[in-house]
Amino acid sequence: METETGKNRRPKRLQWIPVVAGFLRRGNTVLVGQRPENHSLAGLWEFPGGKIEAGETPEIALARELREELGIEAEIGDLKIAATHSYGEVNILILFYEILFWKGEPKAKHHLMLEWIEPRDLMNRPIPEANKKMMDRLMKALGQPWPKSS
Ligand code: DGT
Repeated sequence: METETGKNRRPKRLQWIPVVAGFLRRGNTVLVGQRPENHSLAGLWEFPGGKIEAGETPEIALARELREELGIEAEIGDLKIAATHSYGEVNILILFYEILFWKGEPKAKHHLMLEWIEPRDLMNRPIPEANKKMMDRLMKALGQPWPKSS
């Protein structure tokens, strides 16, 4: 490929950050948390989760994040949505999993606060741009209550 310097160079490789997040359901509601002040996207409402660390599978990463953020032991269910988003220089690949079973009561160990909300209430809250872009897919994935959550 011809570049401004006239040399043949490969296009710049993008940096990707792999992220996992979980849908915890209780009846018609889903659990969301408000991002803490000292983090990027502070104050926005998100699904619990975070970055996959080197050597982790997505499921192991999500179980760890849910342990750290909510203090629960979760069984990671099916992958519901895979999506990409660019925040300027930062590109994320985000995988959303359903969480049907967990032990313990979720507590806000990381978030400013947690709330169980009806999926459509997401539209009235400040949420990450990545999630806004995939609202249709989120609503489809969260449209029906799952058979059991405890
Ligand atoms: P930071 O903010 O760079 O200090 O790192 P963390 O550890 O607070 O960020 P983390 O681990 O929550 O990374 C998740 C990234 O994915 C972050 O850029 C926000 C973005 N994201 C977009 N939608 C969601 C979502 O629904 N849940 C979570 N957990 N992250 C989301």
